[in-house]
Amino acid sequence: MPRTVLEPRFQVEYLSILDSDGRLDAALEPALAPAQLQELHRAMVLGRRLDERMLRLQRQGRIGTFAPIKGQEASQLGAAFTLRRTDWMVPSFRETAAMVWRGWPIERILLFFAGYLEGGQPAPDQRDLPVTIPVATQLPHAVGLAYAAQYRGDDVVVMAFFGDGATSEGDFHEAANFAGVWHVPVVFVCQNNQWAISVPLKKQTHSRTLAQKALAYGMPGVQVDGNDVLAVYAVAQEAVDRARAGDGPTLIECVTYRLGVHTTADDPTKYRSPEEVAAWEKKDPLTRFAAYLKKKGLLEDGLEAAVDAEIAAAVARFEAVGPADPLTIFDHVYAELPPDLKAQREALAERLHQGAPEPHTPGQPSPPMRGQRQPRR
Ligand SMILES: Cc1ncc(C[n+]2csc(CCOP(=O)(O)OP(=O)(O)O)c2C)c(N)n1
Ligand SMILES: [Mg+2]
Repeated sequence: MPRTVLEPRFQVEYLSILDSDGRLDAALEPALAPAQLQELHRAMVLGRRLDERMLRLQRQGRIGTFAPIKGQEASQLGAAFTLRRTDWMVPSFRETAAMVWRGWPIERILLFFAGYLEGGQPAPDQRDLPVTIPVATQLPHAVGLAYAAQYRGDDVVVMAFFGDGATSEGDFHEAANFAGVWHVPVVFVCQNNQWAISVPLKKQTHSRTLAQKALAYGMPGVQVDGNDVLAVYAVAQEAVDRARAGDGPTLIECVTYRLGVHTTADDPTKYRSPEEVAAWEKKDPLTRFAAYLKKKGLLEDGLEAAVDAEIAAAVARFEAVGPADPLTIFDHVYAELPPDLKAQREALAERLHQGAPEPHTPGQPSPPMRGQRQPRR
């Protein structure tokens, strides 16, 4: 039966500038000044070293569960680097490097993962939303922020981060739909790290790319080598410029890999092979960017030591904070506590008043509550 073609065939573009050996496609090299390249590199090294330090802090019981970023430094920082202070960043739960870049003090991030309320509070002048644990729920918030900016005539862009797994959530599709309909200044940055805990990408979607999901919502979708910081930067800059000019939203799919555990409560050897991990280790975003900088004579001596000292000072500040008040877990969800939670709050307050258990102090493993299982050593 003859049909009419309504639309031309859509295309999804892919960009890579720096290959895994640090070889450059010179025609595509972004115009970044040497100082900017070094700044970007420092942020990536800081992200990696902080991640490693946090893993040790967690294993020692000094912070709680967190989601490491190892392997995703280029995706996060290449994108966040394009934002102005006055733009909004909306993270998921795996954007530690981007958060530090945006000005979150490291000790505040550590406080968050040690269960302190104030750890999740951005500074009053900071245009960042806090960490979001529920998958994809931050995306409608991001579109709401962008809608508000558009309504008020603010010259700001909103950048929202999420994972491949988040694209299966209704919140992603609702956010993308309204972003398209309202034509708001939002940049969706999907870090496709190939896994949603133990669920591989092929079980997440039958689409050839995640970027193409943008097309259904009437916005451009582009795929980028997420381990190539120059390519991520270039694509993100284009999207941010477009949003700021009033030309609407973009979806960027960063093809990357989570080199470590999903969270510190996960054991990835149960669901993926060492060969797969080894293949991605060869594509490490830090190695290739360092090779590129070395060729340019821009690699800084003593960078790792300087970054480690900054982290150590932040850890010391974190551990100097007094114990958290366990009762804060009841605050800020309900304006008025429902009766069952009110009863629980009173019961806990009574137990704390009796002197046991002690509130958790950073630097010491938390004492188990009655009835709580001891962590496995
Ligand atoms: C609404 C919701 N469902 C389930 C979970 C449990 N959960 C936490 S992370 C995660 C997988 C997320 O995968 P992806 O979006 O790819 O992000 P990644 O963890 O790989 O960065 C799941 C299912 C959750 N936090 N929120
Ligand atoms: Mg994922």
